[in-house]
Amino acid sequence: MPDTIIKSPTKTVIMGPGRPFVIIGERINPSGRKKLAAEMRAGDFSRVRQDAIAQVAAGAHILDVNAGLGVANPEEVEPQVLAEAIRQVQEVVDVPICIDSSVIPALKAGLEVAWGKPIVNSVTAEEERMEAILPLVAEKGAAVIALPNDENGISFDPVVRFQLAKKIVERAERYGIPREDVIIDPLTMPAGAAPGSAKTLIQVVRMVSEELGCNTTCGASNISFGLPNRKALNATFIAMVIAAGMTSAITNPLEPEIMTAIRAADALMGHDEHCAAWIAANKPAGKAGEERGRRGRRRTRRSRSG
Ligand code: THG
Repeated sequence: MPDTIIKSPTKTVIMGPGRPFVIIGERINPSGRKKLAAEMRAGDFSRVRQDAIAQVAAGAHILDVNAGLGVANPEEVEPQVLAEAIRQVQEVVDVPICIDSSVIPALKAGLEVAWGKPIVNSVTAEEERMEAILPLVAEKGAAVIALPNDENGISFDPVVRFQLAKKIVERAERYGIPREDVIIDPLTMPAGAAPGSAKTLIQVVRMVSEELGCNTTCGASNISFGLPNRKALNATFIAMVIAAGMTSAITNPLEPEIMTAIRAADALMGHDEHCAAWIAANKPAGKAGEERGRRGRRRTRRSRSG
């Protein structure tokens, strides 16, 4: 299976089977965060900047940026807000960006300001969306997340989802987008509302990686919507999908349980050479304390000079 390469001007992120799981930070997303939504709407991006810095410090390799404010006229509001959010993020961190919107003019505005080789999140198998979004992806030389639903909605049959994923990959190739730049998102339905949702997803991940040779991602926190102890469900889910071959996820790196589950799954799957990352993250208390101290001082110095 080929590697997917995502870039900022200074950082290259490589996603592929056998490699450490790629963490796409989910926090810059105003849906479910009223305060953040109000601030972004009013042009205050201080929390966006803080969330960007914190997620990268916690281990995010890429940052998802979403400006879905729940307004009545997203086509008019979202392009400008999303572009500004991306500019603000790029001022404070140097990781690549995942441009998250269902509004096509917003994806366009995001692509205009994103540096390097970003991810466009997302395209579906709907004719109109493929025809509008894939040319934008090709023009920028970006990667794209593909969701296997179409005009008929979301199927609960993994074979149907696989076929729609294949359709998007083939259409993307016609636009000159190589297969490795199409990342398949098998669709994460809340387990509480869609029983066996993780099982279906795992079947799609297997088919997509074995038969299409594409890398995969998902909105991992969706799995636990509406259920108690979401952290435990999210962490367990992520370990399960890593075992099934998933190569990245949009998730919350600020959640230690999730980061521990990802590091553990990487180590157990042999995606963490000599378990080096696991050992580094689990040093005896004294040494971990020293390391934290050093990191803290480094951060202070950097913020003083910048
Ligand atoms: N696939 C793709 N992109 C996606 C999704 C997906 N982007 C959006 C979403 N789904 C993934 N991102 C999130 C971000 C936050 C939450 C869930 C998924 C979340 N937030 C808390 C809530 O709404 O309850 C709020 C957190 C807070 O209050 O701080 O659960 O599936 N391609």
